[in-house]
Formats: sequence, structure tokens, C-alpha cells
Amino acid sequence: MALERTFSIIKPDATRRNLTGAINKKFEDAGLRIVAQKRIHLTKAQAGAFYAVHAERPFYDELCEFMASAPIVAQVLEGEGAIAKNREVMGATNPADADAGTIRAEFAESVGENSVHGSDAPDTAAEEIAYFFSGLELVG
Ligand code: FUP
Repeated sequence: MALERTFSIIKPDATRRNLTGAINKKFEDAGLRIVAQKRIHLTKAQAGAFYAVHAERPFYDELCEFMASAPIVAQVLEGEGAIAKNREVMGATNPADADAGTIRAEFAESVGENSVHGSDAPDTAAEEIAYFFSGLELVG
């Protein structure tokens, strides 16, 4: 399997509860390396641009408000098959459906406030990494 990079966000519900280290431990225990990381506070417009693919969905406005409600930690994770591996470690979008031991099963508060984001494919991973990080910030 190829070495890949994926984009990850530790969301406001998790930063508020001081869970950055606990979530990072899940990534590292799964063999994912955090090769870039920064804590930032998005504006609602920046959150809206990131989630533009969901602009027509009924939860879009609430999602953008939430993502701008407190700091996030934006990250790049690297590893063998990192995109799929990160999705496994995250668990299902709705924590009620997430497998035991996943980040969302352990930490998510609801389908909307679900602690982490992770890219779902190579093209979105590349776009999302480029939205948050310059090449100079990816140190491997
Ligand atoms: P995921 O890839 O697991 O983050 O899930 P989606 O891309 O389907 O959804 C992105 C975000 O939209 C979720 F993390 C939370 C929000 N969402 C809701 O608030 N309600 C829903 O019914 C579905 C998604």
C-alpha cells in the first residue's frame, strides 16, 4: 500500500473539552504520523468555503456556525493507506453508528458535533491540505 497524506481537523467540540492529545494518541497508535499541525479559529466564511460541498444541505448553516464557534486543530496525517486508515480510526459520522474504540464512538457528542473531520479520497485530501497548509509547513 502506498504512503499517503490525508487532511484532518480536530473540531471545536473536542478542542473545547481539551481532547487534542487524546485524539492525537489515537492517530499515532494507529500508525499515522502528524506531519503538520496548527490550531486556528476559523471565521464562519472560512468554514463555509471548506464545507462548500454541503452548501445545499439543511445542516449547512449550523455546521458553519459550529466550526467557527471555537478553535480547531488542522492537521496532515501521513502513513500507509492514510486516507482509509484515518476514516477507520475516526468511526462513522454519527457516533451512534461508530464502532467501539473509534474517536467518534469515544468522544463525539452528536452527528453534527462529531470531534473530527477526515478527507474521504485522494483528490479531496490534496485540496483540503492545500486550503490549510503551504508546502513549507509540510515537514514530513
Ligand atoms: P464525514 O465525512 O464522516 O465527516 O461526514 P459528511 O461529509 O457526510 O458530513 C460532514 C459534516 O456535516 C459532519 F461531520 C457533520 C455534518 N453533518 C450534520 O451535521 N448532519 C448530518 O446529517 C450529516 C452531516
